[in-house]
Amino acid sequence: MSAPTLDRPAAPDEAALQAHFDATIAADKRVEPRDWMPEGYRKGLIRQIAQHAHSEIIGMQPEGDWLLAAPSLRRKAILLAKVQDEAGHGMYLYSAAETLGADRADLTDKLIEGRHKYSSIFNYPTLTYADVGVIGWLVDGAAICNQVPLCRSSYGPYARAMIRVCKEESFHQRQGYELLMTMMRGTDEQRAMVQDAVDRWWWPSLMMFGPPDDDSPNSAQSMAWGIKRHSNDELRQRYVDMSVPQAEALGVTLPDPELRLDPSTGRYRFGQIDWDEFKRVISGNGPANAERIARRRAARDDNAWVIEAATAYAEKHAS
Ligand code: BYC
Repeated sequence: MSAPTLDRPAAPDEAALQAHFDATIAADKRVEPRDWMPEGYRKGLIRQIAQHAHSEIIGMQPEGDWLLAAPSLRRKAILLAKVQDEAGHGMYLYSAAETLGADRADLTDKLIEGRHKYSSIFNYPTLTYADVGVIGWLVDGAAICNQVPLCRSSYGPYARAMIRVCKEESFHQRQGYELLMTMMRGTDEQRAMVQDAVDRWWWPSLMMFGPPDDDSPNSAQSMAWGIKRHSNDELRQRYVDMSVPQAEALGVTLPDPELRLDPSTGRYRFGQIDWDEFKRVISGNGPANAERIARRRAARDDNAWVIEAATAYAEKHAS
């Protein structure tokens, strides 16, 4: 402890702070923004939360592409609400990152300069309206599977943001599944569109859970700190087990000849994921990476005047 003075109580030293942090994690309690935390914990959280926020914002693009071409007013209203929800998720998450000392504009710059990652899944194009349904079913389904455990993440603001995000993701998944059910009750051509979309999105959905556990540099520390609650492979398996019966009910085939129930475990075995493709996509060379970033950059540049005006207004009122 450092020496107390008349007007300054003794500050606990680093070892005491670390011990308090360790006890908080061990007791499964929440770490809050004003609490002391190790620098690695803070940095790891900013890394994951920023990537998550960027994914939500970039994730608006593939579905947003269909807003003007939605087949009915009802579908347009549903899609508009969903895309708007994703913007909200991005905002909660950027706010959570700000509680750790990150600067929102700096995070956006890092995304645009290719120094921050975002989910691989949003680097694939949406070719037909069935893709909107499949994104709702498979992509939001994977998001729920991955994010429900994050509601128990050790960092308070992140965990609390996840509660609302997950509720909204459940609506997103249902709207996707309902859209696909409607198409499957339609014409042969519509059923073929759904199957084609499932064929293109199934494998990239499995990649959303990240690299295999033995090739995941962040998992061990992140799980020890209670940021992540389950490993990448554990959640991926849970997702496959959940999706197979849903595919059967829908009447589509998942594009994996090796997919089969293992009677000894009651879980589904599945084929080899193309990890080379995953690496290409997360290093910026997927089918739509350049387009996604170019559009995000244009949005930042075209709307800079709004931020300038709002800042000037806030400064005027503050003075
Ligand atoms: N895509 O050590 P690992 C949504 C990176 S939004 C790109 O296993 P970690 C939605 C990883 O970041 C969905 N990069 O990492 C939105 C790390 O890179 P760095 C987004 C990936 O963090 C709109 C490196 O690979 N969800 O659902 O322990 C519309 C090594 O990986 C990916 C979240 O962000 C990937 N798929 O585990 C609809 C959830 N996977 O930083 C839907 C929160 C890995 O070392 N995030 N990388 O350079 C997480 O749960 C974890 O961060 C991950 C990865 C499971 C994704």
